[in-house]
Parts: sequence; C-alpha cells; structure tokens
Amino acid sequence: MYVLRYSKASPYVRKILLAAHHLGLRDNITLEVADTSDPSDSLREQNPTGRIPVLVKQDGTSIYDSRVIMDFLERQSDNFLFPEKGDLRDLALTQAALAEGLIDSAILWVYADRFSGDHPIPELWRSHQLQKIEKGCDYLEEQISSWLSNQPFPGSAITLAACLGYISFRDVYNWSNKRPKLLNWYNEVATRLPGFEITAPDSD
Ligand SMILES: N[C@@H](CCC(=O)N[C@@H](CS)C(=O)NCC(=O)O)C(=O)O
Repeated sequence: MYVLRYSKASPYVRKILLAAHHLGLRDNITLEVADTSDPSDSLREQNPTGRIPVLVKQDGTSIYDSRVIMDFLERQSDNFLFPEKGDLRDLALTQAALAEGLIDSAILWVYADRFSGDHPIPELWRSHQLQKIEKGCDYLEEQISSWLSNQPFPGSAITLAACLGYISFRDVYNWSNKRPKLLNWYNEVATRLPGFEITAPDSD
C-alpha cells in the first residue's frame, strides 16, 4: 500500500489519481490530506518544498514530484502511460510537459491572489500567466487531433484533462470559448478517462 499526500483541488494530485485508475493501482493507494500552508504538516519532512503530490512507498521513502510518481506507478503495472521509447515517447512527454506548463501558470495565477496579503492582486503577473494559458490553448486547438490516440498511452491526455479541469474549476480562463476542437476532445476523450468524475476537484 502507498500513501498519497494530497488535496482534492490539486491538478497534480488528480493527474496521479487518474494515472492510478488507468494502471489498475487505485486500490493500492491510501489518501492522506496534506495542508501545504501549514509549516508543521509532516509534508515538509516528506518533501522539503512542501508541495503535493508526494507518494510514500511501502518502505517509508517519499517520492515526488508528480512526474516521478507517474513513472514509479507505471513501473508497478502491466499497463502504460507513455510509449517506452523513440519519437513517440518524446512527443507524448512533450505534450504532457505543455499541459504541466499550463497548470503551473494557472497555479501561479491563483496564488497571485492567495499570497498577495493586504496588497492589490498583481495584475501584470496575472496577465503574464494568462498570456501563456491563452497561447497554449490556441496551440492545443490546432494540435489536439494529434492527441487523439488516447489508448494505450494516456499519460499526456491525463495531464491535459487535469489541466483543463483545473483552469475551469478555478475560473482562471474560459479555454473552451471559440475552441470547438479542444472542447470536443475534452468531452470525447478527457471525460472518458477512468476515474474522471471521482477525481474532479471540489474543494480546497
Ligand atoms: N512540479 C510539481 C508541482 C507541484 C505543485 O505545484 N503542487 C501544488 C498544489 S497543485 C502545491 O503543492 N503548492 C503548494 C506550494 O507551492 O507551496 C509536480 O509536478 O508535482
């Protein structure tokens, strides 16, 4: 049994849970809520950066970040998240990296408010992040047809599903507006991933 330090709202945690569903490993993972804003949470002993997800293995060692956890889980299963080698692996990992980059920008957009204290929200910083999200979504609208081969390697689709779900959940950006191909991909591919509904973000 593995322990996943988690929060239901985290897109990186959702990525891990969707991967676990696909790999048939969800029942091997116990969830333990982590409070990333509490310096006394044991999370900081498991990951000095205080970020989730962290996976605690059976021998008590902790691994992070989400990419390392995905790689570890994939090795515990007979199913796959990414092609094993070659150009297809490079392509799938790059697609996942794009979705991760957009998640990073969405999180930074959210944190601009959360960590501005008594100061006004830094709009310049927010628009800097929004531009990346907008550009990324434009690119996806053009390229999403190359992501359609969801099976048997859904690693990049899982990451993009978590990304778009989070952008909507936090009301960061209306990514589906005037992007029919991306919306269609979300409805036809993302929502059909095993565990899609049960992993949806619904709280802090
Ligand atoms: N590159 C990391 C990013 C993880 C991350 O940023 N997690 C957020 C929650 S979605 C977090 O823990 N934030 C708390 C903080 O930055 O202090 C990964 O892939 O796991």
